[in-house]
Amino acid sequence: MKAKVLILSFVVILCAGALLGQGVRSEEEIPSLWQAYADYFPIGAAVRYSSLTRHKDLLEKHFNSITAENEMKFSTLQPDEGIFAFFRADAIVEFAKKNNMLVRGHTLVWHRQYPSWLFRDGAGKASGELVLQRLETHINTVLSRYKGDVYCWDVVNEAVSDSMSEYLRRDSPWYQAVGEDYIAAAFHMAHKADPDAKLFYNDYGATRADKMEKICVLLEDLLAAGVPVHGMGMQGHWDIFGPSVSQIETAIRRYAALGLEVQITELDISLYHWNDKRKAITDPEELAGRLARQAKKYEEIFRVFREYRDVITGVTFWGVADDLTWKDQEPVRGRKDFPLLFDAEGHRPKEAFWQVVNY
Ligand code: HXH
Repeated sequence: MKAKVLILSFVVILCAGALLGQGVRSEEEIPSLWQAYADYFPIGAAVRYSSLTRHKDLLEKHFNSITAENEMKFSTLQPDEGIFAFFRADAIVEFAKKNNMLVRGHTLVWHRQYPSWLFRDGAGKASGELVLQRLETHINTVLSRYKGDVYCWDVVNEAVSDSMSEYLRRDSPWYQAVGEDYIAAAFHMAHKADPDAKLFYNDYGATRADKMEKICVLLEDLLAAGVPVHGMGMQGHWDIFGPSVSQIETAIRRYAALGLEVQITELDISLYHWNDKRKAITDPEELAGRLARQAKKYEEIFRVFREYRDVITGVTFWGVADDLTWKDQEPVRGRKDFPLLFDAEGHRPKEAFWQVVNY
């Protein structure tokens, strides 16, 4: 009799425990994101120096590739001519090596985040020749430092124009100093500096038909001229309203048809339409609805990514968790956004996470 009571109370305790535990998953029950995709492609995250401590656990468990959000940009690496500042970039590379992660290099040539000396010569403008010379020094110094550690580079970022009446961005200081040859020159320099590195052209709006055509013209011309381009980086700064999954699929096929590998290099899915400049969502119901929509969007796009695993060689999120995202400042300064897979409070997996890992 005593034994029966004992067993019964034991069962009651177990049931209560199970009920209480519902909805709260222990860390061991959360699958690893990169392991869930081990048969598909590496899963990466862009980090700031501070993420290495703040997001240490998430990075170590869920990601097998890493990118510097800012620490490998021109202005960070060479703020003054001949003065290289590698400390933070080195720390990111060391973290990656310690944790067996790949490193994607971002980015060598861009019309933003460059140091002002780069396009100046004394009081005047630097000649195209001088700018190319400086670029070569930069590329040689950076790529030789990270040879064998950084396996691919976004050599040129965002060179194609958004304007209907323009092919390449003419407001780029690179274009203004050198003309359109700066693109081919950068790829040649990078290939010479590290023949083993995979070299990417990287851009946003890469699913939009008009911009996609221009990007393809650029890539076809480069390839026809024997320029060492190996991959197309589709940034993937998308939102819950678009682009559609079929637009994304069309773009992946189009770039792959050029014979290039494709990476999704800067993935995040904003809760706001890209053109929506209103203040933050305050209604909890609306927020919940948008997060549910985001989860569905993530589910759909990862289904497409898995389908194209033969051409997709990497998917990198532009951040780790919602507590540290560039979307809080862009396009509206100080507006909270929630574009990633882990939440801002406890770094807990969001609904979107479960949609991505449970396929
Ligand atoms: C990326 N640019 C960069 O590649 C990355 O280095 C940076 O850390 C964050 C995002 C995306 C971007 C591009 C243009 C832009 C805003 C963000 O502004 C426009 C968007 C659409 C049309 C015109 C400008």
